[in-house]
Amino acid sequence: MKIVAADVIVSSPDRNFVTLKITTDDGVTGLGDGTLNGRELSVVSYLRDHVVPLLIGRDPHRIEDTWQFLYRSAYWRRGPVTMAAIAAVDVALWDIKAKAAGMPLYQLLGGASRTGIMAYGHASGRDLPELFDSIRTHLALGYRSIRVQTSVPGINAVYGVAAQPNADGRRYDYEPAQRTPLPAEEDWDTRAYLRHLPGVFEAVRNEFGPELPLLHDGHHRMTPIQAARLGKALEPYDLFWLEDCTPAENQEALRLVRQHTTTPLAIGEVFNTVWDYQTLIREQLIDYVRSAVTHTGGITAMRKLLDFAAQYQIKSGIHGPTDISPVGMAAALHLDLAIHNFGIQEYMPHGRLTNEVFRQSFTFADGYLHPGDQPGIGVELDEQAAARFPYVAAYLPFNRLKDGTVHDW
Ligand code: EZ4
Ligand code: CO
Repeated sequence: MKIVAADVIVSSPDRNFVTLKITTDDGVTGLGDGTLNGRELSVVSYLRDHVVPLLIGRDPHRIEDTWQFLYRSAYWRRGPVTMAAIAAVDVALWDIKAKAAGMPLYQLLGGASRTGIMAYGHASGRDLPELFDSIRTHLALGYRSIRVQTSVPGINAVYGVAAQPNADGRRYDYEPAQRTPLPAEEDWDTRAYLRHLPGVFEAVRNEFGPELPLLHDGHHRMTPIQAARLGKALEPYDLFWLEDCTPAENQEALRLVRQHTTTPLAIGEVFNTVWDYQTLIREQLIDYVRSAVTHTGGITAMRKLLDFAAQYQIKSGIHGPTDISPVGMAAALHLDLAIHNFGIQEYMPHGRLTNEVFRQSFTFADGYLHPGDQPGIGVELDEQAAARFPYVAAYLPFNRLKDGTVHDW
């Protein structure tokens, strides 16, 4: 088999997605996701200008060799753009291999280790009644694990809270990169957040009881000592995890957090290689790996990362926001089903237009996802539908403190 074409398709149904479609001389096609929210066109150029010419004529079955070739021959290693581009190629090649084998991808990864993939949904509210309603809605939809985000008195717009005064009222209006010429400015006050959050979790536990797994995303906003304090304050409410409590480029900083709290920690949605986790995993400073297949070099790299984590009893918590396309999501689900150290999968259902462009075989029922049993990863791209939604520039928001200082968003 030979690769005869590789096309980069940019489409913006609800939001921007970068999809790589690889075609072989046998007419088999594979899809990969290279979407990097707010910086999409840099991956498009990396693929079109620098990677596609290298793929033509290669044997699509040589996935490991292609991964190593793309990683090492660039000389310039790592980084979100490079690793998203490599991920797009890697997933497209796994899709082709699985289609050629006539099997769903999870079978090639060792077969199913479980019957379904526990997913968590995103509940949020501007106040407690709205938050409780949102949790009840998610329970009614079947979710058995729920992420809780809340507004904070004194802060105008907080990450993760839907339909705030400055948002547009859509379901995930707190999250997509906004189609504005400049990044939207939001505000932040860590002391106000630390004062408010434990009371919210106390109220949620009182209302919904001790069993429901609850998660929370700190979105990189605390210092290590602040994160330690929050983890400790949340211990009575038995969180499934506290996510991204600090900006974790400084892996050693997590030692301090870990010494102070038994609240489980999840980190890594902005990471892109196993090297970003070396200290975190080896010193058992985290409990869940948050990388996305789309941002961390694809199935090939994620499998190695999660096998490394498994040796330290660290589990998967693969990133699954709506800025991962259905292609990236499907790839994650095959991995989730196959690995032994699965933890939980984030799930934000895509909008109607996205589902018109990407036809998917994966299912969600009774709180569990399943990738389906179609050969390959189980996603088809409707290119005519995709062409109806051209690229629209969009930016993620950013934060300023009260005195104007830029802060992590
Ligand atoms: O803000 O993917 O846990 N999920 C998250 C996401 C990220 C977005 C950024 O593009 O933190 O919602
Ligand atoms: Co997050």
